[in-house]
Amino acid sequence: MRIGITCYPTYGGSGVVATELGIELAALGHEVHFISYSQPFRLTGREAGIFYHEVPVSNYPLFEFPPYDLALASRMAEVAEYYKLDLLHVHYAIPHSVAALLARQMLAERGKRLPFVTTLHGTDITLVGMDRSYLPITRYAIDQSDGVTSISAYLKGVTETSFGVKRPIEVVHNFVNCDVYKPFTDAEARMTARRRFAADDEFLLVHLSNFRPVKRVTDVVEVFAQIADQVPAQLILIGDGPDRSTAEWLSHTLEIQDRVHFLGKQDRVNELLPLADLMLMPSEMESFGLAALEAMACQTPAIATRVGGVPELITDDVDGMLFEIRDVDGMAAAAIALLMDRERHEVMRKAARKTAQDRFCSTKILPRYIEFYESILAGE
Ligand code: GMT
Repeated sequence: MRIGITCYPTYGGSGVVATELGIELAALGHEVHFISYSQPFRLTGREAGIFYHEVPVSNYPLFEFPPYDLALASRMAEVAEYYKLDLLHVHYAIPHSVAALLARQMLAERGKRLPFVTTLHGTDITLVGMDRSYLPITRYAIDQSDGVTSISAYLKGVTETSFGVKRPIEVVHNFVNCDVYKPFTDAEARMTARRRFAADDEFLLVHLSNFRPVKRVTDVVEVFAQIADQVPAQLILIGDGPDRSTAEWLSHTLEIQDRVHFLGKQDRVNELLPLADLMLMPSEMESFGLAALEAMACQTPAIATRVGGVPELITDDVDGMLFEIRDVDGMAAAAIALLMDRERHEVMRKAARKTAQDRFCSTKILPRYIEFYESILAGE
């Protein structure tokens, strides 16, 4: 197949899923065309079978708000025609599904077909889509999509009940490549790599996000402060975003700044996640929690919140632990108890990897997307 993919190319779960999907599809021999305003951050530009088409956005002084959506729709239609795309797959409804709808209509005028699939990722529905100014057009574009997938049963439910969409929604969970996200096989090599952040007798905790308020990064720092008060530990924070400076300020206020390492945005998180003993993901909302899945595949279980689609990924006390939002004390106490119990920690580490492998490995999820594309193309 020749597939066009549009996503937010910056640091965020939907862009990661879209990019990893493109990489996996290309590895299976499909031709993938990314259409966006910049190259998705996990692409190197050297992958065989993957092409990137930048969307130029004109900056004419009259435009206080440059019309990216229109430029995107034009580029989608052009790329689809020039490269004979079979379908478009847009990630994050706003504004991508509206742009895809316009592109489909533009080509239909000329007797050409361009079905499109919309994948809902979370904040496109739970935050942005429920804003009154976006709701009607988001609902319309979802209903007009040739196929709709959501990354969790939770998100499907929210979309159906709060948006009242009529189009059936297929749940296709987030996935991870378990050959790329994997634990170290050599314990000595892991210890050597880990010494960059922690001494051999210290625990290492990790957080990975875009530091938006929904991630509650200050809870990460507070949980860690309690852990570090009881056991020797270090924390690495991967990513960047609006709440980073508040988190930095808090780590100084709590006088743990020497144990907290802000690494900023990192390309190869698969090299960092297996170094950690535990992940902290105390989010206010996660429609799925891709960061926790990536950590689990690396044998790093997560202490997370029981929100959104997270319980579809983590089974409490088996392959991770779940708490109520803001339960800083509960998360800290559980982390300390787990870290002190080597045997239980080891069992949980293995269970986390097993969950990732058995249920969310790209080898299991990719065929679902491909079958979905095929059913849409066959239904035309
Ligand atoms: O979490 C974010 O702020 C980024 C957001 C996105 O759309 O880029 O992530 C969402 O999509 C991810 C991939 O499908 C999910 O794993 C995240 O749980 C989801 N985030 C939220 O629902 C807050």
